[in-house]
Amino acid sequence: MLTEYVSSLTRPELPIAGPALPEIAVVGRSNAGKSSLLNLLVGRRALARTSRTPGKTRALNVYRWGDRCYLVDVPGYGWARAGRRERAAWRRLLERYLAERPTLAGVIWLLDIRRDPSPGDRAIGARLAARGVPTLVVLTKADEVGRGRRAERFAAVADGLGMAQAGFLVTSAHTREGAEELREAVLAFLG
Ligand SMILES: Nc1nc2c(ncn2[C@@H]2O[C@H](COP(=O)(O)OP(=O)(O)OP(=O)(O)O)[C@@H](O)[C@H]2O)c(=O)[nH]1
Ligand SMILES: [Mg+2]
Repeated sequence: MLTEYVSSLTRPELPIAGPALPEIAVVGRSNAGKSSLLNLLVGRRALARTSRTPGKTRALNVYRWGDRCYLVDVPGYGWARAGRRERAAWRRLLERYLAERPTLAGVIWLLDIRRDPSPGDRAIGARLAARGVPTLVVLTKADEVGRGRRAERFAAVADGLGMAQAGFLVTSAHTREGAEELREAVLAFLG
């Protein structure tokens, strides 16, 4: 089973060239750790390009995870240093993708465990709820927060989203914490 980069789609209505497989989208604020999480999930160090410079991902980057599914690395929202028009364009791409993509089977929604949810996070949460697509909420960069502060961060994120904190997955691409739970949860989406 091959796991490989497939293509970069610049518009959300473009089909993926390849066998018909369900799509799982990885979404989150700029720099939340989307590309790192995608690599963690498939167990490859550098399949998806991660960056020190946020905002590098400008298209829907599609990867094929064997015969399981396609994983779509979606441009992050809320990158402060992008121009207003560019930010709006990425945002539209994400919103249209979430609203209209017929093959979307599930979403992995990432939030940096250290940060309180932003208005952009809340807006995306509302779109995900509106679409009713199965969504995994993942708190990333867990290695940055000691065990003693976890409960406090879960409460702050849950509060910021108006969600129950019981539903969070917690991962670290650095220590691989949560990798197995993440994989099981994604496979559960696929039935
Ligand atoms: N400490 C820590 N840093 C992480 C983790 N995951 C990602 N990072 C760092 O966070 C930065 C952004 O990671 P990416 O995976 O590129 O994030 P992204 O959401 O894909 O970023 P954009 O595509 O630019 O929106 C990089 O410097 C990563 O090394 C993690 O689990 N722990
Ligand atoms: Mg990225």
